[in-house]
Amino acid sequence: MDITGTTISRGGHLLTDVSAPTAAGEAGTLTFTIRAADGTPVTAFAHSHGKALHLIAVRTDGTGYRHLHPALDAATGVWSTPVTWDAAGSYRIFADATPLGAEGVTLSRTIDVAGDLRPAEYRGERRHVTVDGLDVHLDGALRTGDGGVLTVTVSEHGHPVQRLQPYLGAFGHLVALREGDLAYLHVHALGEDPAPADLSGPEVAFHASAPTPGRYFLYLDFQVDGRVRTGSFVVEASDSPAAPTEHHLHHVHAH
Ligand SMILES: [Cu+2]
Repeated sequence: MDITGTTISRGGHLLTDVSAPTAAGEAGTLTFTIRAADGTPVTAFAHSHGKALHLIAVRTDGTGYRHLHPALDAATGVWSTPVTWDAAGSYRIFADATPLGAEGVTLSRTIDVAGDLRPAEYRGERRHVTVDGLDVHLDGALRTGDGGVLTVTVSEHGHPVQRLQPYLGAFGHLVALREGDLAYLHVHALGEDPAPADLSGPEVAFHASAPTPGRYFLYLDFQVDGRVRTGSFVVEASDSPAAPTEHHLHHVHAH
């Protein structure tokens, strides 16, 4: 799988002029500009999942995830959204957008936020979270190569939740970040894109392929009762067992 989200430039496009509050708890505005290779600000973007740009912000230890949709000033190319960092640390922002007439890019950079830093520690996987009284459970294996299917199940008081609503054209959006460099994987939900009034549940399935074995932070955005909620998971990816293809068998036999 293509690794994205680890650089400020791609295909000539550059994430520039990033400004954000520099201290924890300070209310402010996050602003940035995407520039083309010749330095001019990009002011026109193709929509993806109903938005011209998806902005992910997360602390480098995987905490404090948020998924924002900044507003574009089409005259200047400046994107802006209000933001208050809850805690100190280094944050990574990922701008996921498709400049009109170009390929989609995920551009990233780090923002340092001053204050007392208490990095999160992880022991093993985290596959069960409770969000606003909803229990969200993640099943399946994250694998390299051809990948695997991850299934999220939502329940409430032990009962399956069957009123998942489409959000940005799907019943769930899953972002995976590799621990260490926060390489970014946008994982797509399996199945047909739902109509706006459709309901589903309690399961949403995703096909995901990890670029390498190791630990990944997974974030699921889903909507129930008109409100978007986020579940955060920690999963260890393993190498796919090598399927014995005809070619491999022949090769082994020849030796
Ligand atoms: Cu988005």
